[in-house]
Amino acid sequence: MTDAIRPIELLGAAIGEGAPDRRTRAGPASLRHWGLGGRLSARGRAVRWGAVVGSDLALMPQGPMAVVAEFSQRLAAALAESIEARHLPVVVGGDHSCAVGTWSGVAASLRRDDPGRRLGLVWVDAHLDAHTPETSPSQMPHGMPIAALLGHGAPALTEVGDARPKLRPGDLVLIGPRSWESGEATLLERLGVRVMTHDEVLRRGFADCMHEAIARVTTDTDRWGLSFDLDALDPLDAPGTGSRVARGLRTTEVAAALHGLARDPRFVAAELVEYNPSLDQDRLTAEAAERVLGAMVDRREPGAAGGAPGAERRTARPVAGPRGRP
Ligand SMILES: [Mn+2]
Repeated sequence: MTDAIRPIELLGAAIGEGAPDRRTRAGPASLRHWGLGGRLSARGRAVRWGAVVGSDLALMPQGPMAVVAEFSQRLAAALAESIEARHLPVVVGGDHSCAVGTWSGVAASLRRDDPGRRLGLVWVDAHLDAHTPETSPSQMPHGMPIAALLGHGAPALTEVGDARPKLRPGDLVLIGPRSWESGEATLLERLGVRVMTHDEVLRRGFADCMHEAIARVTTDTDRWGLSFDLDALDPLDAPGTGSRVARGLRTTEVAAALHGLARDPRFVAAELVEYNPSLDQDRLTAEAAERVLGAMVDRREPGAAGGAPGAERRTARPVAGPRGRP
């Protein structure tokens, strides 16, 4: 299979119940109405919207974990179906709890023919998202997907698809964290997961970190993907996110480093999450989302990279912060 024949299938992950601010549930519909699909199609690939998987609000009386668990099963099925149809699935969230469904579905698809096949994952985020119910002060599932994918935490999240861990610690790299609690940091340290904090990115540059991350997640794995939380970006560039944290990565530097990575035939899926349209300012965050995703899936040579007109000159009004996420 060559990369040229993989059209992008945008899959909506309409869920907000995994987070304290549930308004990211409207993220996929908002980006769709804004015209994300048409804008991405300028990057040299066919683009279509596939399923929009929505959380079942009738489950809320049972708590957020029940909502996320049931949602994850359906999102995982949508991912496996998309990959088997030879699409390049791009999940648009939604709070980051959707990552459990996204990458469980990708792992299921990979393992269908050979249970030994391995998934590599680069995770760009302001947070570690590696809590378990034992360490999480808030108990919110969007702070738990990394732990769950590594096989730690609530069975409702770790056993989506099957009971095996979906990732090995050495096949995962986090880039950009700048807000975390000790319990989740301890778990990742114990497991030996490579975490490039925001301070490390400031020292080395995002491109250098990304280069190392890709080298790691493509070593001894069969396919790899990228999960991008918009809160990794500076709120000046992306004010409309679920859990805003002061400072952060700048969109221009990130987009340049991500350019064309989906041309790698081993690149299996991407995910962009935590778009909160209620907190966006003049669609600045929607433009940032398009620039990040567009860079990833761009099939043109780097010199042809466009991006949203004027996006590099626009920044948000100053926002209150830091607002860490317990
Ligand atoms: Mn996250």
